[in-house]
Amino acid sequence: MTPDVKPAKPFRYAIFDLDGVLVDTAEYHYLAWKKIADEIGVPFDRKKNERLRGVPRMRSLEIIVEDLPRPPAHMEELAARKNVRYVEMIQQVQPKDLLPGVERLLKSLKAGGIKMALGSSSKNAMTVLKLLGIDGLLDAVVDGHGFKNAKPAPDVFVNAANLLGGTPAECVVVEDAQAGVDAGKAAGMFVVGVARDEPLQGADLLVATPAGIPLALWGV
Ligand code: B16
Ligand code: MG
Repeated sequence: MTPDVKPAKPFRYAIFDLDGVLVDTAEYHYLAWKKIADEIGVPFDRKKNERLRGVPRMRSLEIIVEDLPRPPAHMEELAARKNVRYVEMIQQVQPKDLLPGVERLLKSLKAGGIKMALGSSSKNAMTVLKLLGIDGLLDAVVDGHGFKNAKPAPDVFVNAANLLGGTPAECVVVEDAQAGVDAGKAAGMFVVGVARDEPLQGADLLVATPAGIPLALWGV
């Protein structure tokens, strides 16, 4: 589907991932994990960090230590320490950190009467939304506390649609991670992939940044 898409029936809801779609907090996740990896002597670089997009905290740590003969005994403590550092770093997030096109997109959808939700794996999502100044624009938030099975399971987006009061066929999901695209498709939703260097498989529409997301999807 091309960016000048005009669906036969406009979608009524939008569900946004956070990291990589509304703001680039992946760098802070990387720096916080890098410190832990250095401390325990595990190689970790930005390329490996790409595999952590959309992946919950403990699973991220499992990926980081996957090449060790056996995982460290104190996994929970390492994850907790990473989070303390991440939370310190995200305090510097500001409205100007919204990715290109996000503010205009959210405001246009709001003005057009489209209900919007967040669907993020992060347990820190609410803090980031408030620092970005967009918490008031969203009608529902499903964060890392709000689902049983993580992406690529559909739970996060199904829960968001339920909170919005919409059916899956009425929802557009915007995602930057393969696990998130898979979750959106598993939920039966139209998925816009915000692609970076590596291609996203299975998205209904690919854009380079949120600025490329056509408002015509919602008839706005
Ligand atoms: P936290 P998203 C995800 O956010 C990040 O992409 C991923 O790197 C991170 O590990 C995960 O949140 C959990 O974050 O440790 O703050 O709970 O892309 O789903 O918005
Ligand atoms: Mg993401």
